[in-house]
Amino acid sequence: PPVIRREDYKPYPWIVSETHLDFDLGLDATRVVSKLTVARNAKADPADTMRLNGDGLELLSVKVDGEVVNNWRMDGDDLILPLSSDAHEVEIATEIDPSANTQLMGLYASGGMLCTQCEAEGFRRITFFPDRPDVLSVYTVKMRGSAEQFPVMLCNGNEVATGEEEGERWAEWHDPWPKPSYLFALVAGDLVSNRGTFTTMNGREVELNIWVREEDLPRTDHALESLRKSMKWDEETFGREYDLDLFNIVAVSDFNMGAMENKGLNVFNTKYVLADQETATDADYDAIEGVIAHEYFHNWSGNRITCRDWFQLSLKEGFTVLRDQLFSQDMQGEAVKRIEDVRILRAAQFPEDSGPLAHPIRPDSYREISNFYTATIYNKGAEVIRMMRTMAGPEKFREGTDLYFDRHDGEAATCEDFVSAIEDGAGLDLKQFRLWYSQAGTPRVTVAQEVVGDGLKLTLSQEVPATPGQSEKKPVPIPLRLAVHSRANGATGPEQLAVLTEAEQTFEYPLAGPDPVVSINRGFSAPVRIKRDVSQDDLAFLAASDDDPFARYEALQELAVGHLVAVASGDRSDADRAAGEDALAKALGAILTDDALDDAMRGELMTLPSESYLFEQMDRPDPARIHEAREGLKATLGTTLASEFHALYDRCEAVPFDGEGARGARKVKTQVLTYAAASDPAKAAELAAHQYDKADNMTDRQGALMVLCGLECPERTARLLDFYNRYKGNALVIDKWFTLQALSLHPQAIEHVKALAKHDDFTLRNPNRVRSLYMAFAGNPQAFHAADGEGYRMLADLILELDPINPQTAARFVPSLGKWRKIEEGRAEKMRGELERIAKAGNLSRDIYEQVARSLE
Ligand code: DPP
Ligand code: ZN
Repeated sequence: PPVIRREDYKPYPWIVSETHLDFDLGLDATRVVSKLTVARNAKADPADTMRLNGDGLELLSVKVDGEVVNNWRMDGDDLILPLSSDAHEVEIATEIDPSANTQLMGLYASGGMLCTQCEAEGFRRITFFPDRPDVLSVYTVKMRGSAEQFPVMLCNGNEVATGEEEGERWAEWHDPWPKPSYLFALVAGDLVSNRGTFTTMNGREVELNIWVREEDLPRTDHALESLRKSMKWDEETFGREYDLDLFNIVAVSDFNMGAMENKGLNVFNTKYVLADQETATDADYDAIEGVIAHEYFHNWSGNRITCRDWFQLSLKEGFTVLRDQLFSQDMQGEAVKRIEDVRILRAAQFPEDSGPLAHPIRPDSYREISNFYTATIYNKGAEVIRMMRTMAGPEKFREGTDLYFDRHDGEAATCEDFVSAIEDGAGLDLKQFRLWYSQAGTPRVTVAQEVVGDGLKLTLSQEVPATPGQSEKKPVPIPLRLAVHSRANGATGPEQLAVLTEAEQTFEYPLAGPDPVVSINRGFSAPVRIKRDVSQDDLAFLAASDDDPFARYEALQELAVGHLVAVASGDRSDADRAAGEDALAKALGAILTDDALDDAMRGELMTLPSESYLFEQMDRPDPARIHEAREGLKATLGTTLASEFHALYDRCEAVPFDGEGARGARKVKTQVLTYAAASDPAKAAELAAHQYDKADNMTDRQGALMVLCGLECPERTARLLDFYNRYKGNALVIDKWFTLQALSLHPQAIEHVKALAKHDDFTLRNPNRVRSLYMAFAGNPQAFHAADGEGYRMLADLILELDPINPQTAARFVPSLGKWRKIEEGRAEKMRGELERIAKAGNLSRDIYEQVARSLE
């Protein structure tokens, strides 16, 4: 497959001012007639042909200015149409089979309804079209089909007219806003809606609908409320008002991604719509709120201003992730949300940035764009913009975004346009900062401190590691929020902002008292790794009393990482090990009993660094030893702090579902159970079974079942069976049932996964189900990294089997095997062997080909 390069960008030679689509809908056969009004683009190199992208279409006819023509030719999947004058009407008829569309790109059938997914290049699977984001067009769409099968027909924009005769229904929709083809959407099926309204800041009333199957209607209130909150917040925080009279969201159970921001008609994975107390956890509620916000915010950052080409993907995704993170911080609590976002970044993006698939947030090349919907584009992209906001301050940053929205409204823009607008509007100099867009890799910052008179001299140095295709790196501007505290008198120093721009630089700050302790990268102000020599006592002090909640979390993590890495690498003496455990028990004990902390924050602080994060900190580690070290620490802490844990559990257990601080209490309860499972499995089984049995909500029930799944006990089998029977037929909850077993700490987890793959409810056709089993499995270090390589073989088998069905989803599993360069030699060879086995198989999709080739380089 060819490599596509950013530097090769050329404007499209034709302007497509209007697109009229006519759909004859059928689950097995849909006919599409597309009429395009085209004219030469004066800003592009002239061309005497028009390239229309296609993929898997049956071409029925081509007309130019009303006459059938036969002078077109195919170039691969694309249709090349000669056009002689400056303006034409092009009409193309095609037929597609939505039921056979297992890739879930383009128009496809899902549970008897029809729906679309067009980003990034799915529209070409509906009709021949210049399927690129810089071709903006005004769409008018007519749909026709069986009134019984498709009583509801939806499209972008507003409904213009509708009718029904002789069992056939039709509807015509018009979207006044020019848009690229990736934002096109159509839905037809038997759906009902939870309807609401929102009055915009200028007093316009907008109709809101959450469309679902009838039986799901009772679980849509949270989604509707989240949408209202998002609309209000975007007005208040970014001055953005909604621009149509109608906003529809449709929930679909077969969906490759989380959700899609199609203009006026968002299509969502049911996972990010449906929730009630009985079937959704607190985390599910938060995720729904966040994803609804994300897709809604795209209406401005993505739709009104879209991307010139797919290399600019982070222009809309990075910015929109930042916007949804800030929204969720406001809704859910700033400190806890920040900790969660950093945890995601470290779990998903840091490994990407240090592995074979590393790429800058604005890539230079790709073969398959679907492979670039990554944590780097999304989450690091958001961090990069967050740094601009930190340097400018929120008010000046807002002036920057106002200018961006003003300057580029209606355009297909670039990352460079965004940076320039922030530069001009917020008054920042971002010349050097642009390196964050072009360089991959997570910078490492080394910190050294020295008392000089009554000040502290801080020497900061940075290094950006080499990444594939980028051996030489330049220093980047790194904004570090920091404070100098005194351990001797407990005084906290004022917050400072140090922007490290050179390879090495010194900064001086006044002392707050003797024994200075530096609190650095507060709030995780820069997406970097910090390296420093810091004593256990200093870390314990920060964990107990830093005034920045993120820094407290970070100090405790650092303390645990230092200990666990040493234990797992086998260079801790027994005495050092005991001292390390002691320090951690003291620090954690202080957290458990700190009355000033709320439980939501306490729950975060109680979370030990994950095995995959520890893996990242080590040189060619053995995952089994990491697992052993971490479980060992949990057992020790569980034993040492048993009475604190139990007191905490009892207090939290007394909080009723809707009581004050109930969400935090639920989080803490399950955390306590995970420590108990390591230290006193019999007691943990009893407690967890009890929590399961009396649960009046999914958070408690899932937490209890998660703990039981890791234990070998009769309670495990009974509750797993109960859970299955209780929720049979509820796909999203049955997904949880698969996930809990695949993620479990049970020594036979790998056997359980094999058995579950043969379960009647397992299918490769539904991405949620595939991920519920295999993403969980790939994220279960103990099972996936089985020393004999069985886990790697299973994942490679899955990739090969899924590729012909759904390449986009299959490709998501490749990075797990790409860790071979990092892991100890024995496993490395086995992982690499599986990648080679995939590479040798014939007929690979572009998606898999690219990911495997890059992983082997
Ligand atoms: N553009 C979508 C989103 O991130 C992904 N397909 O919202
Ligand atoms: Zn997005």
